[in-house]
Amino acid sequence: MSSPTSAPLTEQGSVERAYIALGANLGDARATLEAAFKALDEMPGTRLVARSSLYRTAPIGVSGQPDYLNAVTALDTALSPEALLDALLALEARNGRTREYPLAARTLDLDLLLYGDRVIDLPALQVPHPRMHLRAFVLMPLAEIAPTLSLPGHGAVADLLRGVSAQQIERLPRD
Ligand code: PH2
Ligand code: MG
Ligand code: MG
Repeated sequence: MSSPTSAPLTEQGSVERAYIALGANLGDARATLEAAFKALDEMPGTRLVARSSLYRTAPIGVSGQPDYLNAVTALDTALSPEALLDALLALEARNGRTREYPLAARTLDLDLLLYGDRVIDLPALQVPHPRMHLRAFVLMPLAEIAPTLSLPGHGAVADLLRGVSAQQIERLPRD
């Protein structure tokens, strides 16, 4: 008999497509993001269905920090939004994430961007992520893996990209 974790996701109740933004600008960011993709795929009731390239990006909203590496991934998950958030925060912590001040440089940031078509407005979790439509470091990798996606209240990812063309971003070749 198969265990709950090895059963197909569809046998575990409702499954939703969630999009996660990954960011890192401390330590070996490339190695951390590659390890994070694997860890996300291995989370309970969760399967990674797409991942973007890595992007080198200038820090937004803060100066004097190293460039970031950013990426986006799509997951199919049977976890609730709250359980998924807890799992993301635990994965950040396992990667040495500290929070000295709100925009401090970080070894790993995992932000829940979208959870199906759900709109969530809790103190600890807002979905869709309230600033995702303003950030090239989210929109460009998202357009790579989900070009036809539309953000509730904001429109198509491809159209939103035109509004962030001044932000510095460079796609890194996949090896
Ligand atoms: N994350 C922030 C603030 N600024 N800038 C870039 N380029 N990439 C990020 O991931 C990022 C940022 C807060 O989470
Ligand atoms: Mg963030
Ligand atoms: Mg975060």
